[in-house]
Amino acid sequence: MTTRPMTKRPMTTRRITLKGLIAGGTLALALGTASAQTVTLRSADTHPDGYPTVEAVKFMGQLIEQRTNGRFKIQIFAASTLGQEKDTVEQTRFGVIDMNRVNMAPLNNLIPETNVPGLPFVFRSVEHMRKVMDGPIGDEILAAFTPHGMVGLAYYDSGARSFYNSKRPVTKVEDLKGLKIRVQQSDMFIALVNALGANATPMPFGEVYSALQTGVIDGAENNWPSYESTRHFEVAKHYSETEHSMTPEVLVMSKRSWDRLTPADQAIFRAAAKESTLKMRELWEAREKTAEAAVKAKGAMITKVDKAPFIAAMKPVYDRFVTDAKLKDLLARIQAVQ
Ligand code: GTR
Repeated sequence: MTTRPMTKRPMTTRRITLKGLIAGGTLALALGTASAQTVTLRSADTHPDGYPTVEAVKFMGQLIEQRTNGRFKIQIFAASTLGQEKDTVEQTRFGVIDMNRVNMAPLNNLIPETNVPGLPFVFRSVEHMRKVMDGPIGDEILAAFTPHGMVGLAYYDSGARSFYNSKRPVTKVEDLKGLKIRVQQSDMFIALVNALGANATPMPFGEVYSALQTGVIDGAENNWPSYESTRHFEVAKHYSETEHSMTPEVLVMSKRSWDRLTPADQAIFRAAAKESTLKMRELWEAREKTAEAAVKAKGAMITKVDKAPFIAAMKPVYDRFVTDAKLKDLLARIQAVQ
């Protein structure tokens, strides 16, 4: 986090970070209603400007700015400018980054509960996923972040992830056999891909295009908007609608930054985050459609699959990642949501 030195500039124009305030010993001043000082929070995202996740956090920032009379601003560092997701998660935990929008997958190894909503085929539909994540189960999973130095603020849709590759159309499980498939840095995703007979290769998102291009990997898996925005369709044109995981996106705040907010400001942040989920859904639904149309127009070859054999192959993943009574109960409650 860049700490701006305290200067003699007028307080109204000074933009400082939470950490800087602490260092300067002026946090109370900044948080006091009479002060016009602005605290700028740094928020990371792997996606570029304009992507629905980035726009949702921008929207949240506007709400916060209005509702705190400009005492807080969110500055978004899009397009992985603060690093790849796994690294930014560490930086967030240690308060170097204030906020972070990431997928749940890079949190899987750290927070066991996050595996459950990412499990293959756990959600029957987008509606099922939203009902679970919007309700008490979603809140319970967010609460599991706190002991790990992060406060979970909101979920964002991520559609469904499907496989794509440069070699051949995949219509059945056997077609994946032996393909080197990039996955996010999550043991659960490694197990998912290996259970299908492919070879999982964990790799940061930003390295996937060139790895596909040079043949280091044969394929990857993602939703329509990511397949399109990364231009992976140019180098891996066989996209198979397996829709094997709906692992949601999540917006987190560093617990260190969170603890420096007053309870009243925390309430403003929480409410704005929840409202940004709805905004994101509008943007997401539109983006899914335009992304799907764009990749088709640009030559991606789309195949439908019979999901039943893919679902059947996933038992070892459930057995390995839903281990203790707590996770089993969480899974059963997710499945029971109608
Ligand atoms: C995207 C997701 C990113 C990142 C990426 C990946 O769908 O929005 O946060 O997780 O997938 O595959 O690394």
